[in-house]
Amino acid sequence: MPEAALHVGSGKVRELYALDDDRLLLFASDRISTFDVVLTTEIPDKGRVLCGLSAFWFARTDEICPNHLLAVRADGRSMECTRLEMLPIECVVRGYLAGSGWKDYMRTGAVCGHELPAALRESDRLPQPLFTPATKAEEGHDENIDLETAAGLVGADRLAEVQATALSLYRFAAAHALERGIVIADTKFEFGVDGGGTLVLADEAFTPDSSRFWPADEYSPGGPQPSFDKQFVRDYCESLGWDKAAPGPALPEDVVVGTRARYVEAFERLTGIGFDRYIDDPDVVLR
Ligand code: Q0Z
Repeated sequence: MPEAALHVGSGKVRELYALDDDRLLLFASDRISTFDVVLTTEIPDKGRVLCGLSAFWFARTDEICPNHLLAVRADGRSMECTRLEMLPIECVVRGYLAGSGWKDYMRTGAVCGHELPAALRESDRLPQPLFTPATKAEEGHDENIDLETAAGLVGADRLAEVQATALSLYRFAAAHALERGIVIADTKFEFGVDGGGTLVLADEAFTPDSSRFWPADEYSPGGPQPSFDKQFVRDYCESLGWDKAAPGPALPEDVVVGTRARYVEAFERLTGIGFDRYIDDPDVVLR
């Protein structure tokens, strides 16, 4: 893989390498996770789709916030990045009520201290997008925190900057995606700070792994929504009665092919670029 690069971290489906003191290499594999378990079967080109989508969004949101992207490598799945001092919070924006936001709302009527109207249904669009930070858990699930707790971790001024930036990024991408038939229900950002103290968007941006993508034409609040990308995998796993303990089941060929097609469809809808063109020249998403 990367020549003479030191492996410095593993995510569930990504790897991080140090290129030198100032630069990292973020490698997106074809691994897929469902119900928090990484499956043994890969989805061909999934890593390329996610890398290409991140690069596309970084290029288009540069005026909202600078980002860590330096270059996409010719493999289409490796990103050279500026090394940053990462903020110790996950920056989540929710436009719709799903996942832990829905759970917290049902329990308390609020999400991360944001009081919400009564009688919202699962998957309802929120009156306005909410910034709902979470802790970075080393193991297990991130925990939602209120703004005061987040301010204690990054400072009140930095938190205000992160909140405004994250909301602007979400509004921009969610509007773009909706015009192309995809609801971005929520999304998670990671931010860092560069040597000059500037806030920089890092990690991945508006990928199906960092966001909930729903097909807009099937949107029907009042219950859970199908995942744009992973629904075939979830349905197959549910059909087996799998107990959701590792290792997960192997995926049959039709589930792999159907899921790959959904990732490619998300890429093509959101970017307006043919996936074959991306494979031919990854820089096409930057122009
Ligand atoms: C991202 C992660 C992954 C494991 C650290 N530009 C940056 N500067 C400093 N640190 C990071 C970045 Cl992106 C950084 N992660 C998340 C990604 C594998 C962990 F691919 N951790």
